Amino acid sequence: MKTEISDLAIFGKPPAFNEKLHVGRPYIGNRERLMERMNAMLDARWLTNRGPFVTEFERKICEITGAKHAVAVCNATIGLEIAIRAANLQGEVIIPSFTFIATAHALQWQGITPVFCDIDPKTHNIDPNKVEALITPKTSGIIGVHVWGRPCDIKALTEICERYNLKLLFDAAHAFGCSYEGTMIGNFGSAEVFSFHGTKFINTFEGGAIVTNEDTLAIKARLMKNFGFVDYDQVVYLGTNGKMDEASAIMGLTSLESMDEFVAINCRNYYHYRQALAHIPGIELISYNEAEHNNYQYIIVEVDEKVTGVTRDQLVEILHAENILARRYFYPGCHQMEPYRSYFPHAGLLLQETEKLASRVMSLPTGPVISTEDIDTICQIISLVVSWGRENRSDLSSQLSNWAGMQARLAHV
Ligand code: T4K
Repeated sequence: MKTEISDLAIFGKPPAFNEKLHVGRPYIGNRERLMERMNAMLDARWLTNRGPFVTEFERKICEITGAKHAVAVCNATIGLEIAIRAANLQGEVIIPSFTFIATAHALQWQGITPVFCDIDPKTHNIDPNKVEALITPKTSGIIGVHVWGRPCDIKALTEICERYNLKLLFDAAHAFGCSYEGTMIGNFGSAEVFSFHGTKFINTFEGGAIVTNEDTLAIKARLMKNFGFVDYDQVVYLGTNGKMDEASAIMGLTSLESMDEFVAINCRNYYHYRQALAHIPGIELISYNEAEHNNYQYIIVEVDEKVTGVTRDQLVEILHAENILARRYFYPGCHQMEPYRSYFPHAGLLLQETEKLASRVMSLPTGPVISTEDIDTICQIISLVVSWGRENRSDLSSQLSNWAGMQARLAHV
């Protein structure tokens, strides 16, 4: 156990963990079932294109969400692109900048301008009160993002879209298994897009799904993900190859069978962090609405450097040296990344909450390979750094930069 600041790996001591602790270690589920299904797929020699496992996976997603249609796709980014086209979005679309870059790219990739809206600092989601000011004659829709699986203010966004005759989509990459006012995510807007990437709690290696209650949108999306083919040799839409393959669906089906167990592990980790971080001033763990279904996939903390005496970036650097690979999701915000940074160099002026949050937030390791003892060690290091930071504000920065300088000089020897 590290009890003195000089025990930290950043000052040359051995790291707290021999192996790196990641934020997104995948859940695997029952390997025997996985291999059984893989063998069945190989025996059937049906690997992709309308295979039985993809069909079953789509049916299971509909069962769990209660939505009418699920169109499985090769990843959520392509899923968003297809949903955007199927919903006929054009011109400008309002999205938060505090999201993974895929939300913005899915629009820009098809010549649609993402217009970045600021967030509500309490929810980390798009602030509906700031949406209306961004609507122009070119605006065709809004894409809300359920960041960390915590739903956006769906009611307010729906009301705005109805009033201005805009389409509403949701990037639900984080929100599989979550609910809003008792209804599962997957049932809101024209469509919602889940990610089943390896880092999500239900994974299909790479994958995603467009989920909708609109028949026409579902038909279009299904055609578009298969080049627009309606028949062996008839193409009716511009399409792409967005198909999920059978091996991915097998991983997804096997994951879904263990979904309750995965949520229970995430939930255990979350509450353990909650209790271990509770006494550390300036470190605030996000909360989940207990009245809803949550997947607890993300352990997100905000670092208030005025209180901690240590910045989020210094803390991340210290944790990385201990092999605790905390991540700065979603720093620095999409508007600060290319090509948006060059297109909209002054966007930050309207995105003050986004910029504030992006400089404070960090994601801590969780998932199947993190034990409660690991969590205690992580939190104990954070606690040590914060109490030292509070007492020796200027010293910590100068010690870190001296150490960095020394390392740079050593690298040149
Ligand atoms: N919208 C939102 C709001 C999203 O967050 C995302 C994706 C999307 C849309 C698009 O969904 P997809 O098109 O990906 O389906 C990761 C994921 O790649 C990305 O899916 C996710 N969001 C984003 C939040 O995180 P990176 O670049 O940070 O991934 P990477 O490779 O650094 O992995 C994260 C951590 O997980 C690492 O510490 C290593 C660990 N890891 C990762 C993989 C892939 C493993 O332990 N095993 C693995 O197999 O983006």
